[in-house]
Amino acid sequence: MVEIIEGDQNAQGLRFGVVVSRFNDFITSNLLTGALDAFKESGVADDDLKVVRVPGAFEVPQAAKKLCSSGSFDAIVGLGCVIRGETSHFDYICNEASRGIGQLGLDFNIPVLFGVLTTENLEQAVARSGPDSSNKGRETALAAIEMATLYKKL
Ligand code: INI
Repeated sequence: MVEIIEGDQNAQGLRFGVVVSRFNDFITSNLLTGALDAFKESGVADDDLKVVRVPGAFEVPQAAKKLCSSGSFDAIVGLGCVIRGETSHFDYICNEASRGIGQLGLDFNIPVLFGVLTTENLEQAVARSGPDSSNKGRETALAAIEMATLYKKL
């Protein structure tokens, strides 16, 4: 019989770090709320959650690397919001945030999740940070729980 291994949503006893950018705070604060609600609903204790604030999405991988190095977490979530402007700045920030977060997940032995909104306009960012299941922070936290519980089984 083929063995199928997958994670679940029982996060009791697991420890999570969240790195959230302050840029576009009116969006990222809602992503953070969505993520923390999802963690708590899944059984994570307040003492097992740490939130780190950074200036912008560009800095998310940098602080996430420090958390990865600490060895104190079962998974790390990076949250941010980059809204396309008139310049190529958008592409540089998005590329670095996604590349950096992805690389950490490969370099460290814990999952590192990408919860950075990269949108064309404010409307799209608002639609993905509301108080429902489409909240990207919530979605990313649930993915972090699934991956952290999966890693326990691998
Ligand atoms: N940072 C963001 O998180 N979102 C943005 O939309 C954004 N824009 O538009 O410039 C942004 N810039 C700041 C950047 O992330 C760094 O903090 C800054 O370049 C210093 O390194």
